[in-house]
Amino acid sequence: MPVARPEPQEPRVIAHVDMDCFYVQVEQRRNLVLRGQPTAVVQYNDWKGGGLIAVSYEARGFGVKRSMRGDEAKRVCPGINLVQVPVARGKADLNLYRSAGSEVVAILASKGKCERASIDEVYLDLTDAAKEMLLQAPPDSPEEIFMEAAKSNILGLLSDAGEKEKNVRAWLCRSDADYQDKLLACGAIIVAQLRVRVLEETQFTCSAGIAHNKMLAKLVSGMHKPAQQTVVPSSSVQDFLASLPVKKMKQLGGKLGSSLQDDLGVETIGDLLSFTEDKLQEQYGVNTRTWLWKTARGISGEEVEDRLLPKSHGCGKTFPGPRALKNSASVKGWLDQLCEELSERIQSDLNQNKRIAQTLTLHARASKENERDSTKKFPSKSCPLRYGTGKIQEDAMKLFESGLHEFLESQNTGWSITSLSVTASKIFDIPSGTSSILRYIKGPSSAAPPAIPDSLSVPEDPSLDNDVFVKPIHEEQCQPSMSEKEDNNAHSASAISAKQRQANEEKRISKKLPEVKGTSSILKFLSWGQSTFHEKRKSDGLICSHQGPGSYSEANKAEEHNVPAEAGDRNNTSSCAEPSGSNTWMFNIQDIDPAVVEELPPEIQREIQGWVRPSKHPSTKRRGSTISSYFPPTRS
Ligand code: DCP
Repeated sequence: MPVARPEPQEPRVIAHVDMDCFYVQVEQRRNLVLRGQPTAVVQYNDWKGGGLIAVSYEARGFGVKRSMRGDEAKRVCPGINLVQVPVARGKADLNLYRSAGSEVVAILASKGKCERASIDEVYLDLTDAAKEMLLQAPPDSPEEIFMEAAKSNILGLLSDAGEKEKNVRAWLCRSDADYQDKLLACGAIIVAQLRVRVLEETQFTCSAGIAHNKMLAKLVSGMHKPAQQTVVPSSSVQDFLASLPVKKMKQLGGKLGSSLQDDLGVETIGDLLSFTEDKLQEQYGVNTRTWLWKTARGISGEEVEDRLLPKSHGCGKTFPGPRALKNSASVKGWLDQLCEELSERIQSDLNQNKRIAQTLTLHARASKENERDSTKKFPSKSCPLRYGTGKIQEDAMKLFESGLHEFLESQNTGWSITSLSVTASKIFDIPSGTSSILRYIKGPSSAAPPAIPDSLSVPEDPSLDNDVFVKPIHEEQCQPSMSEKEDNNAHSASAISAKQRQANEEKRISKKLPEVKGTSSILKFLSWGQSTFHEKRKSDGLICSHQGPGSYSEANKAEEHNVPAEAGDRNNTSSCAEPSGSNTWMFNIQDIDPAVVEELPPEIQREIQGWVRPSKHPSTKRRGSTISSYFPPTRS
């Protein structure tokens, strides 16, 4: 359900940048012969020439469309070059494109808050940069950049073709414009500058929308393609929305949009203006009413998130028609492949960006043998994510079995699976000072895999709801995530990682962490990371628990907000006792990689080793040198 957010009072400048025929451009860069030629990238599955997933603008000129297959594209445009998407593990391997996207993001992020929205889309908050430029009034920019900005399409600016550039130049420098439009003019110049840099440094062209909010910027970025930008002055918002078909609006492409059309006869966003708030509320409830009311007026308070990395990683594959999977062995074979890729991606994210994923989700599409048109959907299932390919494969298979059991409703019937995907989500930054946790995660298999109770099933994981990386793909799907492979694009990846890490570090400092060295955050990390295992691991032979007022609630708060628990509580105790009450975290000491222990102070190492191999003789611990003094007991 769409949620309206209050729009900030201050004027903003938001850009949405979208690469042009992205996969084709990547292929054209690595094979210059394809430059300027009608070209398309096709799926791995070469049935009827393979499904087209990206089409160059030259090919579009011949009438080639993404909905076609290679054979049809050849009929329409005999000279077309069809390039097959790279393949790994029997499916499309998108790493090349992800890395290319990272190169672009590293450039775009130089001018303001940057949110990577998909493999080839980015939102930028350019408000500060625009304000700074405006102080130079008139904006000072090289003629080359100004020329590019002068090619902008300004919504509502009427002029015939011959006069367009002259009028745009005048619009960009208007002294009588209001403050918001002056900022937008600066935004247009900044975006032009960024696009020129992207072209020079990566050889890729992109298009952009510039407006005072994300919604409008996104709506217009694809309006004039390729290699152009479009600006939405505040005065033209109403006219623009008046004729915009409802289905074009994000969130209205599905059921809500259909209901507006069928139940209220709304065809364009402008039509919504004639409905009272009461009428909208009666039909859709208060939240949706508020969102619709604001959307109809071009109001959207959604912020650009400071995120250069993906919110989730996903790997999927579809098995259409005769390729449908009909037994557990074939499902396992494919799940193993998908999990192997997922595992590599999250491991790479961990190594490069110090980020850890918390939730593993399995999605599938299925049908029963006896009812082809069953409306019952295969339920999505989730569980806490354990690092290590074998563990992910094992858990994914359990999720599948659990989902299948529910899907079949105890009927003894055949089934077939037409799509499978695994997703790692709820990704958070590991607090600094926890380098050893990386080894903990990479450590040997835990003796006790988590059970997957039904209570953990998530028909709709909210974090996946707005999974902006999913694009509909005909036969295969590997949700483009932005984890960069260490080996194939170290440069762009490190550019992003460095920025992200610096941002994280700044955030961390601004939260004024208490003066605690590395290991405390390991414990905090564990207290958070393991909290979801509480119920499931109780029976697995608990070795150690950590108790203290606040530890559980901090962990839970962190979990709710998808961030690590704040380092607020140093007054915790550590014990090897069975946990009592909910304010407890625990972990299985056998799961700890010995290498983790090596990073702790020597006295703590001795104590932990004592837990693992209890000494026959009472230890001669010095007061003040034990783990409990490192994490001093709770003071009441
Ligand atoms: N993609 C895909 N399958 C789809 C749609 C897209 O694999 N069904 C991939 C290939 C595209 C890339 O995602 O190059 C970006 O998708 P866009 O929808 O942004 O389309 P393009 O960038 O190809 O073209 P445009 O210039 O129209 O944005």
